Amino acid sequence: MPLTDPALPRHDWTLAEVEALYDLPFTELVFRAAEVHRRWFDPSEVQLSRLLSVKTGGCAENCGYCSQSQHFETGVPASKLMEVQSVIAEAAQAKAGGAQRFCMGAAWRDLKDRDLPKVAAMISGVKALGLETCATLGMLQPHQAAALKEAGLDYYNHNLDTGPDYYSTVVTTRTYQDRLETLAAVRAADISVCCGGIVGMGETRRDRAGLLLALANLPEHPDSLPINDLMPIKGTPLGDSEPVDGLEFVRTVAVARLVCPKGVVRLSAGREHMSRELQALCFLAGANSMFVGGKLLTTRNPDEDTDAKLFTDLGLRPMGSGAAAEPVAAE
Ligand code: SAM
Ligand code: DTB
Ligand code: SF4
Repeated sequence: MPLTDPALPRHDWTLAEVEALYDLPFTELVFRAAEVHRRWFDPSEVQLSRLLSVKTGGCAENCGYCSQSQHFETGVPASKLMEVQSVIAEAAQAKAGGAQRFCMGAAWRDLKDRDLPKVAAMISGVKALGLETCATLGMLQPHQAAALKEAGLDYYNHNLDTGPDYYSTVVTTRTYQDRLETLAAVRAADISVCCGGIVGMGETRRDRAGLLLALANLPEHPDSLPINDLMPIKGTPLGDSEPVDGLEFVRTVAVARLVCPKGVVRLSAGREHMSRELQALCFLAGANSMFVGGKLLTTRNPDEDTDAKLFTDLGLRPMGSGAAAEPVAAE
């Protein structure tokens, strides 16, 4: 390990270093991550995002985890791109429910220019409500990224999903390099990058370290780093995957915090099947963002009441809410 300050961002990580972090005793790893977390963030604050699938199903890609690929029989029907006003109405509800950022997802391999005006109108409309905007629409060309920025897009989500060596086991219709090129186009358009991956797809710890290494050695670290626990989808090649051990998931969150110290690490898909205690460990290990509302794109997320109680019991509050930290009252 280098003798430099561990809270300072680096871009020259090696796989051996990332694996060595994973291999630390659990409590030591979580302690180090919690220390780094406190250097850049208030650990009681959690950023809240709400997802909406604005175009569901029928996707040309064959991502082995996804309910929306046309290659698998998952029972998710394909639908057309939503109307702009319906999206804005959903965003207004999300805001009323406490969301700070509204993320619009489309089951597309890539954005088509013909859909750009409608998507741009969605982004502008959501932005006008005072919400941060995020979109995840598949691969982007540089001119499309520039147009989305112009419309008011704050974040673009495009995940590397897993380590480069495991990638082709999960998806064959695109390459890791394709993903990196879209990320570069997003950065070049001055849109904040949301990029992370999925744990629990049958990958090894080395593959998980490979994902975090790829994220850490990007020219700039992702601003937002989602760690998804696989939501197994019947009918997909990964529908019967063995769930990853909870402590290994927490280790992944902690290592993400250590290799991208200033990134907002999102405890993403999979909270629905996590205990409150496991989620608490993730927040201790440096997670400081999550999706709210009862639905992700096509799968379940904890409902608002459940999360409100979790926040009260853990003494957490929405990021930037300005409220002072209050001690949690004992019952
Ligand atoms: N089509 C676009 C794309 O692939 O970039 C955007 C939508 S896609 C559903 C966004 C991300 O959601 C994927 O990259 C993956 O990381 C995550 N995801 C999709 N299905 C998932 C599942 N069943 N469990 C966990 N994460 C999932
Ligand atoms: C991300 O990393 N996770 C979100 C968001 N980016 C788009 C998606 C999770 C999807 C979970 C499966 C589903 O609901 O279909
Ligand atoms: Fe399509 Fe995205 Fe699902 Fe892959 S993850 S099949 S690109 S919607």
